[in-house]
Amino acid sequence: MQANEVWGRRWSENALSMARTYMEVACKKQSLVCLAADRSTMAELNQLIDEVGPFLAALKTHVDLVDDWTPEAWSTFCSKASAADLLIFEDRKFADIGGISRKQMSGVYGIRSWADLVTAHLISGPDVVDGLQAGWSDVGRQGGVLLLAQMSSRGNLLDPGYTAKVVALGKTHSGVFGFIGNGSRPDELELLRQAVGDGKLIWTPGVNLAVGDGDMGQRYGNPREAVLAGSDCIIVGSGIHKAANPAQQAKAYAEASWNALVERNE
Ligand code: S5P
Repeated sequence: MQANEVWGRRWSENALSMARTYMEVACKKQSLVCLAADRSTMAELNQLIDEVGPFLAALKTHVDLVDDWTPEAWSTFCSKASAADLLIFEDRKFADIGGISRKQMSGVYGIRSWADLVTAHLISGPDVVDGLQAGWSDVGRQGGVLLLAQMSSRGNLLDPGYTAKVVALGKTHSGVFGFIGNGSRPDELELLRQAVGDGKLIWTPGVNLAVGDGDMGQRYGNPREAVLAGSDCIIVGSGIHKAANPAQQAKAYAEASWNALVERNE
């Protein structure tokens, strides 16, 4: 099936080429899974991507939790992601003033040179997005910002009024790739989708095929329900990387998410 048929208005109303790249890869792999690759060593990360790469549509990293990080090892890891057609999404949750966010795209980790997407909180105001975009421009690259409009963790302070302000700004900003929504609460997600419309993507953490919540206040919902409620990408961490058989689980998440997208269109 062609990407424009599968994604419908999400395709026709989205002007960003990177969003279309994601939608095409998702179609090719029949997966809406972004792996949250939250492992602490380069060897574990490489092993994970080798095992589950074929079932993924994107890769999310937390570069600052890797114990034995080196630029060379990271570059090899990023090459594996590119070979598997994956956009690389550094979940840095930037939140500072624009000029500092721009500098933080550089530094030891050089995020601007390898990340296609980054997350940001809008708490400091809209200049954080422009700062991050300037960071990519500084090295002649393009990227997109995912703004945290909701969170999956219990007791978070992103209330509906704040969410509405984030959406109002992000909807019309060309540097904004989309929004992070709460995958654990389909009713909240539906409201977010109504506010966002079809012009931007919504990616959702807080999803798991197992019943029950996670450690330290993480809340989980079902991937199918998240996609039916309007999610365009399920972000899955421990459901895959802590599984006894990560490839089998990644395949299960891919199937659940893809089938839900097909069902959404019916
Ligand atoms: O609200 C959020 C936003 C994010 S980006 N809640 C989250 O859990 N995340 C991220 O998604 C979090 O940093 C982690 O990398 C991933 C969820 O991992 P899991 O193991 O709970 O699936």
